[in-house]
Amino acid sequence: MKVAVVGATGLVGGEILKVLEERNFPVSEIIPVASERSIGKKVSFKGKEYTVVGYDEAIAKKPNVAIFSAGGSTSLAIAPKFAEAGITVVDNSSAWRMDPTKKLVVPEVNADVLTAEDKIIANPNCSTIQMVVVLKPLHDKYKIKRVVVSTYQSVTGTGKAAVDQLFGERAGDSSVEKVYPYTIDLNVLPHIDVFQENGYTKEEMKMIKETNKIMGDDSIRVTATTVRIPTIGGHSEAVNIEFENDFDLAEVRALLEATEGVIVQDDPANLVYPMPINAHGKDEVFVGRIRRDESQDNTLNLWIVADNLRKGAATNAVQIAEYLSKKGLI
Ligand code: A2P
Ligand code: 11C
Repeated sequence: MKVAVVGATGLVGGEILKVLEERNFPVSEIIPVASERSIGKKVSFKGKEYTVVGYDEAIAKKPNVAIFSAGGSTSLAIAPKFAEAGITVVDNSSAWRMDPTKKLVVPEVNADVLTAEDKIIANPNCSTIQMVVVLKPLHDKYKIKRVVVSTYQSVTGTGKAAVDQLFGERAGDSSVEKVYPYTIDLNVLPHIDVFQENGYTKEEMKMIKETNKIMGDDSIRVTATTVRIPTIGGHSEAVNIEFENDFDLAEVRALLEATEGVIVQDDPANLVYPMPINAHGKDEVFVGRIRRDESQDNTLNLWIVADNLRKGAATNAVQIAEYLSKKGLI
């Protein structure tokens, strides 16, 4: 497979190259693409250096698949040009996710919706991906009525400049560029992405709408509070789930243990629970603190952690490409 990575010089783009390599995706040619200012720069893949090219040169090479992580406006402008040339795009931005003509895919949940006709496929928001991987088997078994989620999100979700802000502040560098409206080191910001008219942020609305679309069920009611914290390893989420039907805790654990892509880390007696410092660099979604909400019937509390640059972005996008390749759809 010829594979283009659009945004190859960015944080997620770098992870995509690593994940393609680690998972041994059948790459015959890698085509790194970035903005004009990066053309000619080198990126490494499988121990070799490759020169970054512009998008037009990449299209001329006719890759089988182009994995995009170059922001929404770039994607809106460029992804259709790849699609028109017959190249399948897996796009990590929010540009196409809620477009009713585009599929929004987490392979463990809904890969079966994909067909060869899908030329632009959307990769969901990181905080949504890690949550739906856990919700899906529980919904199939007990039918979810409502989800209340609070997030604790890594600065890597904002990009390189945000990581620089955190470490710059920590080093006492007052000249560091402020990506966030406030100091992030030793602070917590109840604010991710822009505020909407209803008082929620765009990140919160993404978690609500994307969950319904991926699960293929608008009857699931979701509410979210998304929060930025000064960590880098991954996003964490406290999730409260109310079901239509009652459940058995041991059965919930067994169900999650048997779920592809999920690792249960839940042994309070030995202080075992998921943390971003351990999820960092991993492809799986980690779940722990599994317990009954004793204030309400049929309701479960749990804690979900995943590396937002991995399963929340690069890994999920590469898994979509793997599915397309295995099914002969690209
Ligand atoms: P560049 O490095 O040339 O700016 P991050 O989110 O970590 O900041 O990364 C964003 C990625 O998107 C970078 O690789 C960036 O390239 C790329 N990018 C930004 N604008 C464009 C564009 N117009 N065409 C292609 N890639 C782009
Ligand atoms: C964050 N979730 O952590 C965001 C980053 O819609 O893909 C990803 C934004 C998106 O800031």
